[in-house]
Amino acid sequence: MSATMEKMTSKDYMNVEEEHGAHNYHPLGVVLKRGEGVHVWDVEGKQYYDFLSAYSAVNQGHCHPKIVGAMIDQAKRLTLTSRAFYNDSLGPYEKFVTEYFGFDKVLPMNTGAEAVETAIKLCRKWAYEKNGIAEDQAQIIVCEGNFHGRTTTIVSFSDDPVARKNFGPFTPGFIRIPYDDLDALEKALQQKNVAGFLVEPIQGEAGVYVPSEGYLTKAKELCTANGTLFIADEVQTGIARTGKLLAVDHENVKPDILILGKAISGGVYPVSAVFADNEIMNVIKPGQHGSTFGGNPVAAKVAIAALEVVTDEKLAENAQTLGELFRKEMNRIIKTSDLVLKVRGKGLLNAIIVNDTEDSSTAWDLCVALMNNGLLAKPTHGNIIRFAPPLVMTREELMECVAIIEKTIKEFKK
Ligand code: IF1
Repeated sequence: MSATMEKMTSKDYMNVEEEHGAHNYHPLGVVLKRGEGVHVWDVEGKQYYDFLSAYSAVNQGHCHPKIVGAMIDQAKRLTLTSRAFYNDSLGPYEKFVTEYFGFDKVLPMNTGAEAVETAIKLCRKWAYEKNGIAEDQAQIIVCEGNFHGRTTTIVSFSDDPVARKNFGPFTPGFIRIPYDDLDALEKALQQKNVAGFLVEPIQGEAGVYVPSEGYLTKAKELCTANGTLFIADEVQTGIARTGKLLAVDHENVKPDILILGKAISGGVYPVSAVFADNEIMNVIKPGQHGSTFGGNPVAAKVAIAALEVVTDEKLAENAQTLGELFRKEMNRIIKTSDLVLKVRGKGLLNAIIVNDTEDSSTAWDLCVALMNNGLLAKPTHGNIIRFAPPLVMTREELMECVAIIEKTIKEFKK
């Protein structure tokens, strides 16, 4: 680090990003330098509670020693072979992770969007080769308010104008229906050439929409009855975030295709994965899909360590218990203030609805006030603030965060 870099302030770092980086984000005004467990520190040394967890990628807490240790050990030995050759990490990882989630096979990728793209290709190929749908005619049902990543094909079926504007032409082959609407799903399944139904078990970016009890069960039944694949995107809801290992586990639903990302690596390294049983996964033959880094040795070792932490530290159980406490406390606070209308969520994936219009700056201003009081969170859409701390949080730490939120709401002036 050069001498000038040593003395840089937060403002200096923001300015250098402004000048040299694409403006594809609008971050909150904080520059982070260190993370450990549920805490992060800015360049001036101020400590914060992290209530976003990098959008549920850091479920195991920042810089978990077991996960970072696994990365360092492997990185010193062998980082990348490509899939042109075998290595001594991938097979053992594939065995571990397919047994961990209960599927015959895994197709390893790197980012969530790549895994979603992989699932779309797998579903289409299965439909053509195993389910009698005419080539290039497959349709995949998706939901309004979906967020599955930012590639051109994925934004092709988004209904967010900001995600789509001037990124066309778009990929065809998608039918959009309302979320949590079984009649709409049943009707759409009657259309020709429907190969799959891609759904988030809880819609994260849309504002933590938890569907009705039984929605996932019935949706899977309707898909199965129609010979359509039920594809669960658990990139954000998976890995213990909602109080179970997977959000679909709340209803004991097994997806035909499961998509994971983010916290499968504890936020230490980009790792994603697509799971399916042999009847589906075996339609992929050598040379038909892959990526340079997919399933690399470092990713393999990091993911094993990250998943062992989930089990060893009982993160799902902790998320379930602390989530119930958090929503109870937030409902108590909501009764004392007209600033917040509602809290909703499952486990430690929650959101509050701020009492103002979508286009108001109130949710953002409240997040700035929370930041000044030592807690970092960010609005998802307009007037909705997502609260998603690392799952390693203790009850005492959660209550401290509740106190910060309560104090901030009480002091807040629109
Ligand atoms: C950003 C949102 C959350 C996801 C689901 C696939 C992906 C994501 C359900 C793609 C990614 C991230 C993207 C990240 C912010 C965050 C996000 F605000 F963008 F929408 F969590 F809600 N499926 N979500 O939530 O995974 O390619 O990013 O690894 O774009 O800044 P990815």
